[in-house]
Amino acid sequence: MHTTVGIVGAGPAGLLLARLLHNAGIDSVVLERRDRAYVEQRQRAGMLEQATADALRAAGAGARMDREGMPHHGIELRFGRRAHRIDFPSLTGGRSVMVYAQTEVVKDLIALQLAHGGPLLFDAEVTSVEGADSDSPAIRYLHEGREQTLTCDYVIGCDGFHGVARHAIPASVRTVYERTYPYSWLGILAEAPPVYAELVYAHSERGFALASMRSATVSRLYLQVPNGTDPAHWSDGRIWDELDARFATDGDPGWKLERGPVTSKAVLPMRSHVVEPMRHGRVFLAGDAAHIVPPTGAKGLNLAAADVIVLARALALWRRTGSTRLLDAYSDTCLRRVWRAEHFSYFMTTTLHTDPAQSAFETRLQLSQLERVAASPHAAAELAENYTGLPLAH
Ligand code: RFL
Ligand code: PHB
Repeated sequence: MHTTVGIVGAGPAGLLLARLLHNAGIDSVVLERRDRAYVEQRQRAGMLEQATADALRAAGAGARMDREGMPHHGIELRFGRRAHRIDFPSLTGGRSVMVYAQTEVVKDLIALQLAHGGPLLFDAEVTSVEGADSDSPAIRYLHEGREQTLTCDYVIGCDGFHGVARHAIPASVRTVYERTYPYSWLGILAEAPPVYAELVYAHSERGFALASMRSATVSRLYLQVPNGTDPAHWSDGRIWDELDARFATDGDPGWKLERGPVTSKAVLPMRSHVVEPMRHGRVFLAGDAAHIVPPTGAKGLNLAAADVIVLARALALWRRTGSTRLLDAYSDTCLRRVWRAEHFSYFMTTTLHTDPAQSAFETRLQLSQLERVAASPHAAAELAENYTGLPLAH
């Protein structure tokens, strides 16, 4: 089998790319290791930058997001037992974000691809990507009990952090930049109405906490916990008590989360990771296959979308004119945005969490930085611009 663009992985990066290529009249085949139900239910991110929401609309995948998603115009920061709101539109010239779960983005894109797009194969595990330096790279995969080969003009590795496509970039030309953090997140989904109108990011003496949401009746909540924490050691009651303690402020002492049945509980490690370059020959990497951020800045899904938007434009130019100018610029173009998001995610993470080895001096620096964001429109605008996302051309 041969296709123009072979896509490894049906996460948000692979699915959005397939959609954008279909709209540009370019053939693709998507190969996904897991089954459809697994991919549609994997709990992950929930916040879309304005540019990501706009791109989904432009791709014809925004109708349900516009009906069911929740536009948000700010976030709340809590620190030193006080609350401070960051207003996005006034600080960024009108930008805002959309709270709409990654699971829903993925469901919408899968439905579109199966109805109108090229082949999307589930239970198709890619074992290797070969011939990056040749004119016709090949994807080897297992499907329906057989080993199969898909030859392509280009292969795009959208196969996440544990994928195989990045191995097509020889170790001799690949550089990895990495940082791990001395804490993790315990994340829960709860059938409980969020009592907060906007996301709440809390720095506290007890550690970081984040209140997000999936709908008017479902809350998504996170607590900083030590690495290696077993979620079984956190009873529902202990989680709710700890969340209330970390969000507590002196200005509104009666403030409490609304509690409800906890339907999912998991511990997520925190990591920063970048692979350079994001392209070798005719193999390109996009999304988590090329870079990971800790989730505090809500950038992972948005970076994945930005990569494939840049890539789809580059492939469309190549298809129309034969020019590889934008394909040749892909890695540098994306890495500029990637490193900005890496820095912002690192900043949000290290400013809001408590490192177990942190000194009292470092805690005072964190609080001073947060005070600065609360007091200075310039500092607040820097946060708001990064959070709502830089324009795609950046
Ligand atoms: P994905 O979503 O990981 O999709 C990769 C897809 O490739 C498939 N795959 C293969 N298919 C075929 N053959 C192989 N050999 C394959 N190997 C892998 C996988 O099954 C999968 O379907 O990457 P993509 O598309 O780049 O999208 C990136 C986002 O998913 C990611 O950045 C964010 O979800 C990150 N992230 C979070 N970001 C946030 O902003 N807020 C969050 O709360 C948040 N929670 C999370 C997260 C990432 C997590 N991971 C990766 C461990 C929670 C988790 C658990
Ligand atoms: C989420 O809703 O899952 C979410 C939102 C913002 C973040 C991280 C996760 O920074």
